[in-house]
Amino acid sequence: MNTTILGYPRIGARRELKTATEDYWAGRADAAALEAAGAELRASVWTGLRDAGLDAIPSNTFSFYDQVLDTSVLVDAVPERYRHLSGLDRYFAMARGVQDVPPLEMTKWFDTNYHYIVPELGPDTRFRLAGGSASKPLVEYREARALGIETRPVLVGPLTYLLMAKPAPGAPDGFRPLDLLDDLVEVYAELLERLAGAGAAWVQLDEPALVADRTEEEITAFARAYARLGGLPTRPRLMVATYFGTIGTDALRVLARGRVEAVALDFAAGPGNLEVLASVGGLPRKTVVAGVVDGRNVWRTDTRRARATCATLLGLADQVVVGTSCSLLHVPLDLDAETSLDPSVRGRLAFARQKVAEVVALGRALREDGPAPDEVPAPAAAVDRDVRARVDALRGVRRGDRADRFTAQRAALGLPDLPTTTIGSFPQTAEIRRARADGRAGRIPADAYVQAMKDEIARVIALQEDIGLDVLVHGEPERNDMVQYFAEQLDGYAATRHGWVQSYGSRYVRPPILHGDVARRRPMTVEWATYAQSLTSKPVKGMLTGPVTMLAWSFVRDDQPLADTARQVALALRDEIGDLEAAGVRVIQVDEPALREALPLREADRAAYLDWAVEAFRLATSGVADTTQIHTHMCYSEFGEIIGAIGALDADVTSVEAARSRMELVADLRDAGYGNGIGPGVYDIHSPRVPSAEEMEDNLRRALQAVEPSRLWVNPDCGLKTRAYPETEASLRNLVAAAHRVRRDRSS
Ligand code: THG
Ligand code: ZN
Repeated sequence: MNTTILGYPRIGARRELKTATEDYWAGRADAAALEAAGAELRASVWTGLRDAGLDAIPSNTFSFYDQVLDTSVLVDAVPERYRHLSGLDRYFAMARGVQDVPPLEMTKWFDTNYHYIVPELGPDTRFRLAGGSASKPLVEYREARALGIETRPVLVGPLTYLLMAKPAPGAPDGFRPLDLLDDLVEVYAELLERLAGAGAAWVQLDEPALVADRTEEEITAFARAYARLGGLPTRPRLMVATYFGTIGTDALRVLARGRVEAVALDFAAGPGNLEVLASVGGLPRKTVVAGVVDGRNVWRTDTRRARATCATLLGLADQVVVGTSCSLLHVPLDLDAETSLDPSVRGRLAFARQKVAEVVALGRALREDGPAPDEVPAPAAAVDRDVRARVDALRGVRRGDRADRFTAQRAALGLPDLPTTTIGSFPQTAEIRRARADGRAGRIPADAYVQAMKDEIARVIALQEDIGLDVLVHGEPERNDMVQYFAEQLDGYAATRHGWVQSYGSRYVRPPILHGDVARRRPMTVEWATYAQSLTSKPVKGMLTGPVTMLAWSFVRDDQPLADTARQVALALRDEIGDLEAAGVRVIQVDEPALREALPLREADRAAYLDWAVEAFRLATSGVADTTQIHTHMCYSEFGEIIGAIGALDADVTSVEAARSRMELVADLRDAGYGNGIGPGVYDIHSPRVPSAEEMEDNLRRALQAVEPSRLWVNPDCGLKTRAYPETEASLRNLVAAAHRVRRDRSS
């Protein structure tokens, strides 16, 4: 083993996997067709990696939906409610639900934008190697072998699998999935024996959980698990892969003393790994897989630096293998598909296919210790001195006293108690999508496109007036994605055409690339907002995406601290907010749905993150008069560690998801000292169900136990763009009726 990668995108160059799965779900293709598409994709990845000259090729990184779900099926951790189904239907039912059977929960995979299907485990869970010799890692190993390609099967490690699971509903208090470790490890033991029997020389066990804070008890359990696996008489060599950060010292000590043959460490997200490695005395008789090619970002590798890291590692381990920092799942497939990127940006980029070539070239250089070209990627695009000076001058700005703002806004906006509003987007009908696509492709004249959008805005404003909402929105028909829309208009950002990255299941995003100093060329939303405001005397909210979300859902430059980049984005937003205010927009919402997901994995890094995140939000929003009302929105209700930061953002109104937590969040926020307006979503927009007015009224009364009526906003829990008009209109009419009833009761 000299060069390797930890995993590869599954989607295929023409998004074949998405098409094949969606065809299967829609009944347009049968299981055999889906299986054939999967096999073809796997074969093309393996042969591609071989032809690129990579010498240790992973298998079992393919998935029809998600590798954690694959693991649940592999070890038969299938909740009872899916057991009447079998095969692919059972598998997809766990991921997506079927009539009357809800799916398993989905949540973010560490701090990435990838989402996994959460295992549901209880004391009754009985692990076994489902499928025996026909289980997925064995099948895929043999499949590659039949093509003449020797592979290293990749498994989610048992510790990480259990730590990412949640107790099944009905599990007794105090039950923790980790309690099942010994049972689970026996299944892994059987699998390792079978893989060895099939000929596998190596197996990769992914344990990214080791880069987050772990208790002593967890480390002890981890040590026990790997002592058992390492001690198996017949097994492949074991490579334990950590990624997304720096491994804990205790965990590395366990591996150093234990019986695994290789450890993969992330030198992109975990620069501290060198120090930890040195502190445990290195891995003298083992192999280090040096994750020097960043699997989470799109920049070309600084090969001089990568070689220096490898050289240092040679003194700390028996062997050094050049690798990626994590699976390449998190970057787009192939830069060659991007033909319209600015060449100066393009020259700095590497996608998955290019990263494999980098690994191979680095491996060759390391082996031959020869004069391979040391490449240092070009520096970021021209530095905008004006932006930097303005950012520096605005450090630490804040708005005035919040009570003064409250009074000023009440007078200026003339809002009733329990004001009603929506989160921003309205349903995106097929006609709107078509008009946008036609406009983009130049198939309709520019003025026809503008007219189509204006017609839609006028329709949405009229509808909201008819429904009787208090603060209106323009509905966002002109926007594709809340990050991409702004990225396309800002200097320092580039968009890709085919740069798809899996978000969950068959859903993908194309994160824009933030490559230089960010600056606003011209107003981005003012025309649409002022047009909408011109149609009504009610306030229309201006809608923007906040700095943290603009970073979290993009590929960002790694040559300066995130905080600096966030401030530049914030300054552009500040200018946009100033222009909106000057144009007569009196309420402006700055969404931060990614604020919590971007929280660092380790506790020790969180305060610094929240500091710059809050500072950037305030930089963006503090330039307005007291009479201008700033809203923010977040798409979740479990604030936990960030609840203090929500208050520190100092938005006048914060709307959040709360319907499913029965409004408990309102009291949590009050207890944390939050004193501004709060819009706990009174209904769940993630389903087409139309909630009754009574149900929403009930939610409002519950919320009123913790907040006064002038500060309680009435809104759905998220944007409406994924919904259709019939249910949207019915739900909003009920929402307004609920607000009116509660207001009436309180005034009588
Ligand atoms: N925008 C961006 N990133 C995000 C989200 C977003 N990351 C986190 C979260 N939201 C992910 N959620 C989704 C929801 C839907 C889709 C993708 C991610 C989706 N994608 C379409 C598909 O795959 O067919 C493609 C959409 C497109 O054409 O651009 O439906 O909101 N930046
Ligand atoms: Zn939301």
